[in-house]
Amino acid sequence: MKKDKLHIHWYPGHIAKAEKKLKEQLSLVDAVIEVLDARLPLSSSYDNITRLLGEKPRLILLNKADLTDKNELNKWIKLIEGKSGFPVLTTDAKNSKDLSLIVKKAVELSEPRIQAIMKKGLLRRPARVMVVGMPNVGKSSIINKLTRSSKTKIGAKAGVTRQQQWVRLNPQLELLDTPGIIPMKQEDQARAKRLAFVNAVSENAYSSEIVANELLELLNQKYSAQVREFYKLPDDIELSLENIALARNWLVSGGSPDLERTSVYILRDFREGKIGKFILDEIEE
Ligand SMILES: Nc1nc2c(ncn2[C@@H]2O[C@H](COP(=O)(O)OP(=O)(O)O)[C@@H](O)[C@H]2O)c(=O)[nH]1
Ligand SMILES: [Mg+2]
Repeated sequence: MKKDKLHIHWYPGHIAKAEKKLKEQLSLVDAVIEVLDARLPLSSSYDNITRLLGEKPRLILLNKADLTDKNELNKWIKLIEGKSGFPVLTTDAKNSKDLSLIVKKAVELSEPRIQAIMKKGLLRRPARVMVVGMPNVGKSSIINKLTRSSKTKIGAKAGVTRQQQWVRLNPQLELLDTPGIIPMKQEDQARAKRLAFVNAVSENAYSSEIVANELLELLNQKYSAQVREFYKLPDDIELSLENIALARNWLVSGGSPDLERTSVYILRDFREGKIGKFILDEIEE
């Protein structure tokens, strides 16, 4: 397929296959940990998670909380808890030393099903919990932190985890790492772009320039001062790729702005949290 410069495209066939594999594991697991990107509490969540996961008890993690504004995130926690009826924790799988609350909650949520199994006369077994979420939200990182190991492979782009993998944490808990799944539907391009901002979409699916432009536009609405400060752009100069390139001296030979390089840098700076701590979804949505 030709790379369309203006739109973000992915292959529904791959997603259908990944969804099928998830569903195959459902009967084995007692509960699900749904990992969201805290910068996109809404856009990184599944519209119809029941269709994907049935009625399994669920623990919701807002990961990468270190890249967001804590006060704003607290509002989201309440909202998501209220709407889903499930517990919500914020996590930072990169820097936290102690994520044991996750273990406690996952075991708690699994207990009813284990009790049911024991009532049938079977022996107690470890809770089995599947970790799901969109690509790059930090599923494998969380599992590694919990096991204090590098049992699962992690990386700063979509598609690092290619296969499902069971990891035993302790005698109480086993976790299933899964490849991230993006929404099948891509008509909602505003959302597709938000997912691209946080690297949940493969970089082959879009042009950096278009996506960086959109990111600047969105940041400009809410966090303009921080972006200007980071790129040393005065208030009387329009916030644009071009002006950032000029301010930073990112030029091609001949002296005109290097928009491709500037786009890549802006996306990288945002993803690493260098520009500031942001939440890109709106609570009203
Ligand atoms: N800043 C920050 N980065 C994180 C956090 N969790 C994961 N990452 C990074 O995000 C990238 C994707 O992580 P990975 O665990 O592979 O995500 P997965 O695709 O959901 O399994 C990696 O570069 C991680 O180091 C977090 O809480 N904070
Ligand atoms: Mg992974």
